[in-house]
Amino acid sequence: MQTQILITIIGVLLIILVNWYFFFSKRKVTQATVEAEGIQEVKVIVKGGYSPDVIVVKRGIPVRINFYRDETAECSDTVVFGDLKIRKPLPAFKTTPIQFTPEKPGEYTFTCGMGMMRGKLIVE
Ligand SMILES: [Cu+2]
Repeated sequence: MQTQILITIIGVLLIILVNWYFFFSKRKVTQATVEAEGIQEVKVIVKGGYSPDVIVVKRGIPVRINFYRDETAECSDTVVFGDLKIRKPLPAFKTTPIQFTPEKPGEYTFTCGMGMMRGKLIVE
């Protein structure tokens, strides 16, 4: 009886650990840095996902996200900011800057053309 309880507890702990690993450990948050020209700039590596995949910016200041696509996989050949009406092709092994000024605070999702790869832009 006691062994069974122990096994159940270990099982639950393992499930928590695995979930934690998949949902949290891969999240990379970056705060955009304000450059001399008054632009918040961030570099994002595109390779099977976005790294970092959470970008924090301040509202009212122009943002430039430099997407460097480090692969040829078709999945990532377009980046889409649905809420901001931005859709841009990302040539492989090149940096593609995307510039806009976020006016409203909130969370904006960006995805690949099919919506499989995801990232989040947080406007403060
Ligand atoms: Cu895709």
